[in-house]
Amino acid sequence: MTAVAYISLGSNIGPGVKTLTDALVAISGLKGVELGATSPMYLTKPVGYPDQSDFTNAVCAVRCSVTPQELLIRLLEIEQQFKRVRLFKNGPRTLDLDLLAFGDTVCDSPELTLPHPRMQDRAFVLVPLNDIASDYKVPKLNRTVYELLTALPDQELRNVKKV
Ligand code: PH2
Ligand code: MG
Ligand code: MG
Repeated sequence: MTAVAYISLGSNIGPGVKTLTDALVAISGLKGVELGATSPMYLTKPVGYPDQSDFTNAVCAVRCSVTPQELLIRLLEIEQQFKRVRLFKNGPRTLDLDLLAFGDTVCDSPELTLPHPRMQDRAFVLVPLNDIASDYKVPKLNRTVYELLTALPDQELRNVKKV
């Protein structure tokens, strides 16, 4: 059994495009994980905590034979390889890899919430996700990525620009 999962990549410390490019190589090297489509990269205004540098963001699709929990652990290990330090919530980071969704899985555990609980509010997630999976119906929300994107205020969309 395999499932298609979507991963959000973000960085605002160091060279963002290089970090995300290297992170995609690391993801493609994971056992039981086949890298699929990758979105263009975007330069985005920080959300949540405004007083920090702009982010580079992208999204990729992966076909997995591992469980969502295993994939999450592998992604956290890659963050560590990139010297991720957790300063504070929504603060600056060298690399953030968020598991957005995993097939039609809905999960609400202390370690992992699927789909990602804030993805429908975030242009820096929905714009690149729409590039690669506009027709994907997000479980629980029961809306396609395109429908979620077009429900966002214009101001949010203006904060996301192609690199
Ligand atoms: N990640 C956050 C908080 N705010 N803003 C942008 N633009 N991009 C991000 O990746 C991001 C953020 C928490 O993970
Ligand atoms: Mg995040
Ligand atoms: Mg994260």
